[in-house]
Amino acid sequence: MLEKLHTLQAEAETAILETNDITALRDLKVKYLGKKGELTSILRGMGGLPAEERPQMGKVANEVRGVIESLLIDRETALEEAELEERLQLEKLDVTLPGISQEIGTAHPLNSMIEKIEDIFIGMGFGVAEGPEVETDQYNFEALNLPKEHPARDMQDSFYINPEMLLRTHTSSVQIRTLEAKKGEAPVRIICPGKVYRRDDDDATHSHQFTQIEGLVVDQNVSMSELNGVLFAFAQKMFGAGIEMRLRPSFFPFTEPSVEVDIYHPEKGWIEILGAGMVHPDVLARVGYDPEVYTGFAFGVGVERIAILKYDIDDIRQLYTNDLRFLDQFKSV
Ligand code: FA5
Repeated sequence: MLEKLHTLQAEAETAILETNDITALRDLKVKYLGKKGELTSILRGMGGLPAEERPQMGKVANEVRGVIESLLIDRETALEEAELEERLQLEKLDVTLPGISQEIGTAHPLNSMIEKIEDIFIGMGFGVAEGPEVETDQYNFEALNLPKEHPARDMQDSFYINPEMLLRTHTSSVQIRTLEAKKGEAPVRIICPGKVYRRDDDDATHSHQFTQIEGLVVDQNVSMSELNGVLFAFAQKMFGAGIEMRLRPSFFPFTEPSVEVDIYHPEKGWIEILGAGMVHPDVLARVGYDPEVYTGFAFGVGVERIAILKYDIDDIRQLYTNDLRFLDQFKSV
């Protein structure tokens, strides 16, 4: 029996040390130490031994159980460690690798410029109005003292959809829509940003589609000097206190007197940014404002021109080509 026990121990040791798999190791535990296992079946034979040999045999059997148990535990620990090590190798994470960066979009410089201009005028008490881009000939021209065949229509070569509808050539059409809606009430103090379209030849400072922000103030005692003051305050807020601005006499059929306003740029020289003037009395009268009581001024700012000056852009067309190398420069603006 003693020999059987030692053979069992030796056999179990070899089997345990050769096992490379935790499940097989658990099977070995059952095989050697389980209720129906080999050690148990040897111990069952103890009944046939003389009484004086039994304690000795019991002691050896317990030692053999102890040895097999500790062999099983050691092997299990070793196999678990090996498995962990293998997993760590496979899932190795190199924290020094550069991350995968995600491109984050930002507002287009033209849109952020519209917002900047809006903020400045809102700060001066203006509200924001809107009007349609597909406009009637009536609102775009007729109501602004530009009857058909008027030579000043040539200043704004147009995209007609049919004889009565066109893509608006300026945001001044919103002046009429706003005054009509106000039905003779004062004060009126609005700006209107939007896209406008002209059959202009594209060059560094002209685009066939561009953005204007119209301004309109109508009330009693509105004067040209207030127009001058509002525009200069705008220029200073946009370009800084030292900016140079000049008003040149001009002509628009819907304002009298009319001016064009230029801003000085050290390299580009004087750049025209807007047209403006005192709202023509006929325009006011046609939409129900008595020109003897009310006066008004209006202006139309070219947003791209402001952006060109503010950000030192050499060509207006860059604002429309969606070249990311160009747009990326405005991420923090
Ligand atoms: C007008 O459009 C008038 N409606 C402005 C106005 C409003 C006058 C209210 C009086 C009262 P003008 O055609 O000059 O005016 O255009 C106004 C501004 O738009 C110009 O000063 C310029 O800054 C810009 N602009 C004109 N044409 C283009 C173009 N093709 N591309 C980019 N900007 C332009």
